[in-house]
Amino acid sequence: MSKVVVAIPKKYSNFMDEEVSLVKAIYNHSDIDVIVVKGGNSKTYLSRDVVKKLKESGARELVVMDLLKPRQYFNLLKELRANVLDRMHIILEIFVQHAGSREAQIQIELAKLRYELSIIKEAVRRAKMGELHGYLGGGEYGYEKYYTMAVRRVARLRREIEHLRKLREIRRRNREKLGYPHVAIVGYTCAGKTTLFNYITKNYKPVGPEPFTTLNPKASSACYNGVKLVFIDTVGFIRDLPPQLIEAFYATLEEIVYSDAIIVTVDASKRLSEVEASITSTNNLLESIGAHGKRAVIALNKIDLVTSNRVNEILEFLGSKLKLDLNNVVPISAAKGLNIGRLVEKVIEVLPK
Ligand SMILES: Nc1nc2c(ncn2[C@@H]2O[C@H](COP(=O)(O)OP(=O)(O)OP(=O)(O)O)[C@@H](O)[C@H]2O)c(=O)[nH]1
Ligand SMILES: [Mg+2]
Repeated sequence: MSKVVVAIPKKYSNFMDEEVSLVKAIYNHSDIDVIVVKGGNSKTYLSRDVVKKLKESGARELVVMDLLKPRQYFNLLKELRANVLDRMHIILEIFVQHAGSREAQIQIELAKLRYELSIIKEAVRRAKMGELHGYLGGGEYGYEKYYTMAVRRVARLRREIEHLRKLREIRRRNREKLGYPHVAIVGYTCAGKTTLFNYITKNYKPVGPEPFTTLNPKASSACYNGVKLVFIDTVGFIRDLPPQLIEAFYATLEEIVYSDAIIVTVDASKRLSEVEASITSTNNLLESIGAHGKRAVIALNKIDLVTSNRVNEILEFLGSKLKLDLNNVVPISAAKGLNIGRLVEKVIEVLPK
């Protein structure tokens, strides 16, 4: 068996490519073995059988694409004597790789620490029972000291983020004083939000096929038919985005809450089940940050990659299955600049008068 074994829970079996692409964003060149698992064992997440097979195979690295409870994490470590990572680790690591700005860096550090705190708590408990040698050889005391340090650091990061949030608010207020409507470009990661933002506002922000390229969203204005609008690029969403990340990135996501309308970007080159899941996750996330019910236009992007029959099939699906108003769906290609004028006109139409 190869070095890296990726266990994907059955509930994600419709999204295998995406789950594997998250792992590959971290282990670019490694040989990866994928297994589909049931999950849910309260002690080790994986069933006894799977754990036994992994032990026999001598796997050195196990990635579980689900959220492991601290107890399951430690039990797997103990059983397998291998490095164990879960979906949260992987997503955090991708965020770390793309964190260019100070704001993104501290938001990620906060999410990471909040996640680690739950693991350290379990380590303290185990050290007390004599099961674990301490952090830095300090036994129970070593872990507790680290826990206290981490709690203090979390408080400091929260203060720093609050400060950055105020700076964002001042910038936003200054923009709002000019009276131009704000339009947030939102949607699933890799749907083409930044490509669309760049095309509309004539910017050159980084775009790329790997998830979470944009972590430091920008605002920029553009004029269409004499109407000036401010467009805001945003951080991409994904299914089951860990809540610690949503909380840590709230200052950034808040830009969506204060926008006058949103463009929901959807990748038309995906399967219908993925299109549906991307719209559902986007709606869930908008709801969780208090931005649901906004005036919205759907940009069905990347139509250059599919036939016109396929575009019609997706439109039919959005209308009949998801009950969306097709008047507010515009098929576009952000990369080729197709139908962008129509999209912006639609946005202007839905804006509050
Ligand atoms: N063929 C085609 N590719 C596109 C189109 N729009 C975007 N892409 C490609 O899709 C990938 C993702 O594009 P981005 O603009 O970075 O997507 P994003 O939604 O900003 O992604 P994150 O910032 O990672 O959430 C890039 O490789 C783009 O070149 C399009 O209309 N057609
Ligand atoms: Mg982007």
